[in-house]
Amino acid sequence: MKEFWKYWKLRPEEDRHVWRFAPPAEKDFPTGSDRDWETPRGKRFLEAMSRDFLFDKSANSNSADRLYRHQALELPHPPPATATVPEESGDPLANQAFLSTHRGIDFYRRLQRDDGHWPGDYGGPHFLLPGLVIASHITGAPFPPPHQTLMKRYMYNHQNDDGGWGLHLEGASVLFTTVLQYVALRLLGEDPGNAELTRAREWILSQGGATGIPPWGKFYLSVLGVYAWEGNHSLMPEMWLLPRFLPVHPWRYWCHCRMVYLPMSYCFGHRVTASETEVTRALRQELYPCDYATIDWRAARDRVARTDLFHPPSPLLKTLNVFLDGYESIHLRPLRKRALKFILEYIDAEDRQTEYIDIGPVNQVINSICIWHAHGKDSPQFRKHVERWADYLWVAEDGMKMNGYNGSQLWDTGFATQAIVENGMERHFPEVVRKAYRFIERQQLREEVADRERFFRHISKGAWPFSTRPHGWPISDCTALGLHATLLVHRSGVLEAAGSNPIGRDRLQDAVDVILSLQNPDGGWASYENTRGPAWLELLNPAAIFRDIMIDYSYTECSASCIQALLHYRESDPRYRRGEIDRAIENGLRFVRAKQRQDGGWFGSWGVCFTYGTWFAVEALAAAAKQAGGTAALRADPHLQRACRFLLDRQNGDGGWGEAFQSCLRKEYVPHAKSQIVNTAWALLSLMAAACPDTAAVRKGIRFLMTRQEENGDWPQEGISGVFNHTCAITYTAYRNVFPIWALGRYFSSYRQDRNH
Ligand code: LAN
Repeated sequence: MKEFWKYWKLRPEEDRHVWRFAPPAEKDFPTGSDRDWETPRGKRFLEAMSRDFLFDKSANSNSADRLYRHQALELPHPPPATATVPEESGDPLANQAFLSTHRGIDFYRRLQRDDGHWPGDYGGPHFLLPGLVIASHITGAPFPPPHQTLMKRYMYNHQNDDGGWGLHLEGASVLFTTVLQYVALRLLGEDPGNAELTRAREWILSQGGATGIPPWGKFYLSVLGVYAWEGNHSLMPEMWLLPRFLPVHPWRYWCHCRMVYLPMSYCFGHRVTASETEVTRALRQELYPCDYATIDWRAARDRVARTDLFHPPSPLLKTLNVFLDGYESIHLRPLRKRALKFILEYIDAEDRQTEYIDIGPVNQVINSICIWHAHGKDSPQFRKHVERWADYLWVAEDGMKMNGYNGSQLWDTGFATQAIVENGMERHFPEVVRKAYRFIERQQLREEVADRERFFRHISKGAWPFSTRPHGWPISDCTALGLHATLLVHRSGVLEAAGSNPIGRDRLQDAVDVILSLQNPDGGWASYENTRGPAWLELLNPAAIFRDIMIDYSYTECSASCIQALLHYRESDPRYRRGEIDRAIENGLRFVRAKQRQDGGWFGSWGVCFTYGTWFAVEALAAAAKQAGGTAALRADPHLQRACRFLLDRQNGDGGWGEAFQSCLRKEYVPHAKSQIVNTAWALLSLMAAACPDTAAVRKGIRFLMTRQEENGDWPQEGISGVFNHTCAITYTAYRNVFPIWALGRYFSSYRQDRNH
């Protein structure tokens, strides 16, 4: 543990991740005012701290969340539970798998907070932190120098050899994030003549300069005043006043898309532009190969660098842009005023409904700019916004990053609970499970948001969010996960043993109601809402850098999770809405089966990639088959057989599976150079769920997971596991613990049971 790592502490606040800079009082370090940091002593301190966060990404660009983990491991913990194999099975591998699971949980429990959840790094995308730095610059709300130091360190750590930055940790350089890091580093006071920025600038200029940045980048630069608003296509604020029945009304968009374009159109409508400063004047010179005054902004509207064109504009979008831009030049003032008024009301409502966390890292930041513009720097609303910036920041050994959400608390805790309870491990770790249960229970959404219908929100009561209750956006598969984990804990008897009450049936029924309400006519489930718009809306996706953002599609993973939860629920309460649940399950299964590809795998949209999608689908199909006809039905299911074939064909010689992020981009299985723990665990979970007869393959995989386990019970951090919108990867640091624990546990419990029968 490096000296300066110790000065950063994750505050033990329930449900909130806030990193505090807390050097020890006795230490000779500058305190108090920012001016202290300007002294030679202050500067030396920051430089030394920055050195402690140097991170070599050449072997692996993913950090291992070492700060949080060190910190948690240092806390006093009850002594390790003793592990004795419950019933010797005669299968040495099963006994070893038990001990390995036990060791895995014994380590992982030490990372659990008192409130029951597991915090973790949720970084990965490289376009988030610069947005926040730009917002803090524009609104005159700077971060303290120690924070700035670690932000800069993070950005430098992840610069690619060619001088640019990827869209995410493992990505090749793109103009979008390269220009944004460059700008952010300059706003944080970095010298344009230093080696790193010189290389970055050369890379930018070699791509033709910042005019080729994709639309979201054009937006940020415009607000900062280093790119003309005229160089953007219209974001027509009046769109929000269109009649709701029109297919292009934004209420039909995927909520993340809707909630990002909302504050963007506010800024566009008001042409919000930061006041000019020395650094913004300099940026106007540095970012372009020609004189800023001579740039043809109209032509720049359509320019997107080749490196960044993941989703080229369709002819329909180009035509629409002609109309929107045409309208912009003649727009009616009273209408514009009305539209901007509604937009501001909507932004205010989103802020209130989420306690200023907002749905995600992009709209949180852009809303901050709008709120500063509309209500002023001293307004309570703006102050609340700034306070929430902290919830998105995370410190790891590679510096300070911005997370993709205010955490993945419910998601990680739900999976951890399932991984432990499914295989009876709660008998060895009852307290861990009880604490997790209480956390999950507290995150269930208990009421509807205010002004729900006016602001196009789906029902929330009974649902679970991805992170925490204050965030409050309900999600289909998080609801399924919350419900499933809750039911598993109820069934385990661990609550009764401690005289602790389970949550009431009404709350479980509320969750079922939400799940049923979210099913789409195609039988599948989307993420936050029903699919509200036609698929052709994707032709209007203007982002260039992201795919499938326009509507909320039915996804294999979300659908499979909802099916599993309903199957499980039906067993526990066979009467409640029985006919509807039966039908929902049937239609859901049909949807999942139809998504299976020729080769037997399923594409995963939110993880890397086919091993992820396949795991969800197989769990749902297997649970259904098992309920209907036991293990014989499982083995007879042709979809499951094909799924097993798909996985077996991709097993590596060392027994593991490894899938690269490129699978998500190319939509075909791209092997990783090395077997990956997380992919291996998903593949093994699938094979075991499907009762794959090739037990030799499973055993080989199990051995692989065990040999990769570290002495203390942890597993190493390997490649990135999460993804969104096909192009951007995101870190799930919990996966390296939860999924191997789960797979090993399943091996010793289910395989041994099978053989005993
Ligand atoms: C997430 C995180 C959770 C994820 C699952 C629940 C795992 C998934 O099954 C459904 C989709 C969901 C909710 C999801 C959607 C996209 C998110 C919100 C993210 C990956 C976290 C960050 C990302 C968000 C869109 C990032 C901001 C970027 C934009 C393009 C707006």
